[in-house]
Amino acid sequence: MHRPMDPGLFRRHIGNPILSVRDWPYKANSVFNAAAAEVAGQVLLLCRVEDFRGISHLTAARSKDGIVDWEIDPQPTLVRDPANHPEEYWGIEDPRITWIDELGRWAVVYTAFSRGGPLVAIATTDDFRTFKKLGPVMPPDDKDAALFPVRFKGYWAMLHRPITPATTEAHVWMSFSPDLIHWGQHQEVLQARQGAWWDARKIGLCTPPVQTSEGWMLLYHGVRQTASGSIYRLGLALLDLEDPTKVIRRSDEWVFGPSEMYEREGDVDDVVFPCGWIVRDGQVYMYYGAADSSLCLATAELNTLIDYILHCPDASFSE
Ligand code: BMA
Repeated sequence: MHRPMDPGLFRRHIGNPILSVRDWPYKANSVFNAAAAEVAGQVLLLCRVEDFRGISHLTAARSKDGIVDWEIDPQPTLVRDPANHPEEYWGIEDPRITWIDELGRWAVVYTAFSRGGPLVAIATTDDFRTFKKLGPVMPPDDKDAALFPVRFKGYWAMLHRPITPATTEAHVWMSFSPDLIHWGQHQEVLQARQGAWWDARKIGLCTPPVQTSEGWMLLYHGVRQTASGSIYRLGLALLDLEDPTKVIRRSDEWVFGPSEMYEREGDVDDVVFPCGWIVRDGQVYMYYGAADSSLCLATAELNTLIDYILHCPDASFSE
């Protein structure tokens, strides 16, 4: 069955999926949920790869145009290290990459799957070949985290998604740190809506925030629970440039959702899950996991996204 298209802001690449286990140089169950960055003139994807035990690691793939001719590391690039990092006991998942100019390094924020549940961990690198793991920075259950590239009033800022134990609801929070390791000033920034909404009760950050002239552009997922499972769809929000704890705009409607077969059927049906996007010549390249099974690309004009979000309701929120 085919679902109606979303508002048409993003165009799916005709060659989707752009990467899958069929392209992989070693045995794997699935390739999905990749972080993205432009490194030395190439597009680098740090892909989540799940093995046949169900444990995930991360592997780098590089391409000049970010679409075809991927050079994939022949071996896993970043793997769990439970001896030194017990928080990675069941693997590492869903990375998000931010270039930190002040450090001259990339920060990779990822989900470490500990015996106590998923939590947020950070590693840094300057070449995506060797990494320095900073360890866990948030206790479980917490995931879907990304750093801002700059400090605010002297503090690093991170968006993340703790589960509220009393209600099992999930909202996007922001926390601040002087050193990327110790985090505080925790506050809720973007709330899941309630009731019938597409983003009721459970939302989470997708890609790292992108700085635009109008504010920080956020892409987030909303999870709709249905009688036959969950549907993961995407919405946009805009945060204040100076004070990113302030949400200026938020899309009422989802801007992207599963409609193609490769998004509708897989290890987990009806999932689109971007962890990375890059902006090249005004074009946004959004890389997303499809149905927890393959990796896809959709593109949009950055100006179109900005125009769209500026015409969305102000974020003093409608139900
Ligand atoms: C989320 C994350 C993602 C996954 C999605 C759909 O909670 O675990 O890694 O793609 O569920 O299964």
